[in-house]
Amino acid sequence: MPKSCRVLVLISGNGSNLQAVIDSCDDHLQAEVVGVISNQPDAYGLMRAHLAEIDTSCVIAHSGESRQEYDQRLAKAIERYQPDLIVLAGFMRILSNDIVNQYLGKMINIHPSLLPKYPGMNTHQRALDAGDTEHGASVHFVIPELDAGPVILQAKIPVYEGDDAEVLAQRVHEQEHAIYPLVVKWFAQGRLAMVNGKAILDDKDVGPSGYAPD
Ligand code: NHR
Ligand code: GAR
Repeated sequence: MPKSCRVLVLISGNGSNLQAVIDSCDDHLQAEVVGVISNQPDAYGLMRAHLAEIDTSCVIAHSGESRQEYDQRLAKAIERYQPDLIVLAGFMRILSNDIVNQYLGKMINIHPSLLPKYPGMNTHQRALDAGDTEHGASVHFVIPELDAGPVILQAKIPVYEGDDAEVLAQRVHEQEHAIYPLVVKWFAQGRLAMVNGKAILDDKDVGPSGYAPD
């Protein structure tokens, strides 16, 4: 039996993607969620972790603290779990270069847009305002530049007339819960890596839109 991949999940909120990853790890056993860290003490995802008997930590920003000071405390909390993979799942704080570079190629994020469109916040409203007829979610490796790391896998959803941001968010979420566990599994199986700034699956470059974009 190959050693199980130690997965650490960082959250700020509801944690439905955390739940999808927990559930899929139970199914395939190549990966194990060894901890959940939140920057928000009241994040519902912490309750999900407790219910799944997963260790949790809160690293709450102090008022007046610099980003660097916060990230040093976060780095200490992360190290305690000795993760093989860090999964950002609705984690809403930008990470400084040191922490990203320490885990380069071992940290992934799910972002609610078809990157490179709409990095940052309010992605659903921005897709609506632009009149896009398709939208979606992207899983990417995290690099220091925000939402700019190589895309691993995307999922597309249609945008219908009369949709609002809430409807789009729900539609995107359903796809996120399918693609994020799949990417975690690929990584745990040792099939996925970041090489020279590119996402490589089974020794092949997945291309700019990730594996099987259409
Ligand atoms: N850090 C780095 N260096 N690179 C990335 O690609 C990152 C990252 C940290 C988080 C997730 C990301 C997303 O999927 C992510 C990717 C937060 C913000 C943000 O503006 C932007 C993108 C993401 C997460 N955060 C504000 C901040 O000042 C706070 C916003 C709030 O609290 O509501 O940190 O979209
Ligand atoms: C997800 O839609 C994720 O793509 C998004 O937040 C949601 C978290 O949901 N991430 C960001 O916007 C990061 N800036 P969840 O807490 O239920 O997994």
